[in-house]
Amino acid sequence: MRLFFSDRQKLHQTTTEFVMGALRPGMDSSARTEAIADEIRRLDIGCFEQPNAEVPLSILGKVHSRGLLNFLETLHERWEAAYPGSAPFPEMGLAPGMRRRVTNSLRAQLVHYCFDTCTPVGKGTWVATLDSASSAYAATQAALSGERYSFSLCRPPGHHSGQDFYGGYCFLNNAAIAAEAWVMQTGTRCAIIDVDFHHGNGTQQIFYEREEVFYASLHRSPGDTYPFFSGYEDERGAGAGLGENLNLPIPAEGGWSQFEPTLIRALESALSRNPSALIISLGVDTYYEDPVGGLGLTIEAFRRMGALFKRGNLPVMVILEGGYLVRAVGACVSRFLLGLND
Ligand code: SP5
Ligand code: ZN
Repeated sequence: MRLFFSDRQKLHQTTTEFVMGALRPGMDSSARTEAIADEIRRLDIGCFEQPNAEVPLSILGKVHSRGLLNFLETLHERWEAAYPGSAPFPEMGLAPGMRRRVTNSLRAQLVHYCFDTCTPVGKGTWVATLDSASSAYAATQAALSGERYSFSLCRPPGHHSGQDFYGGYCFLNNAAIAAEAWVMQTGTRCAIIDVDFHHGNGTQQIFYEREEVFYASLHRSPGDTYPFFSGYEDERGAGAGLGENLNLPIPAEGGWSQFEPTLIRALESALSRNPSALIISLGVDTYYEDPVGGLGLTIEAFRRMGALFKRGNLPVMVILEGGYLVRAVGACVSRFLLGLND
């Protein structure tokens, strides 16, 4: 199993997020990825490699708009120059009748591109984001060279970011980048299975009308959970992608006994499309004590979950998404990888 993680990813410092009228410490801290890396080293699962190539612009530009890429690259510098000492959070949402467009105002551009107030941007954010995407791209290159399994310790995460928007602690969609690279470089299909507690609204949106990438997501029902406005069962894809999007919301904290049959359903659906690789959006915020999520899963459940992805005999690229209980994330992720690699 090959493991990818870049030193520069820690340059993304999440100072604060703004929730329910209060500024709180950002939940996506670099302590998460340090804890995961430490536990993987302690268990001797493997050595982390720095990604040896930057994700090519040809792939970034297929997944995201030039507008979003340029905005993210320049946001910190432009915001600091215009509003020193404040933080770039959108100040409104778009209501029906308003036209979603890019105006000359930086504050309005932020409303256009960013959909929540949980996703802080600082000095090192863009460099860290590019390297996180490069860690995902390295997984595709490893799979192309015949490696069966890989793990990309991506932070910032990616699955809430779409073609032309960001949010949910995510900037560039790492799993989508790995999938796009696979499709472009092999000319074959792949499937993304997203087991994060939250619906991956960005990944869904990027591939919604495309047939080459099947997307299945298990997540807490969005009716009462972030991101609220996507992740419902009747979102099945459109156009050429009709039938290639599968949402499996989980209504309650049913634990592994509820998660397992749902995951088997997602996996069987994915395999029925004859993909040549699987990409896993691995969020461990389904762990029962997670401070943001929590779906009743224990550490043992993650080992069983990893083992399920051996079905299909395909290359599997594991991409990190969420998981916020710093003292448990290392155990959750490493058990998943041990289950996969057994
Ligand atoms: C990648 C990822 O997992 N992003 C998740 C972003 C969720 N942000 C929502 C923050 C709201 C926190 N509410 C805490 C509820 C405690 N039960
Ligand atoms: Zn999540």
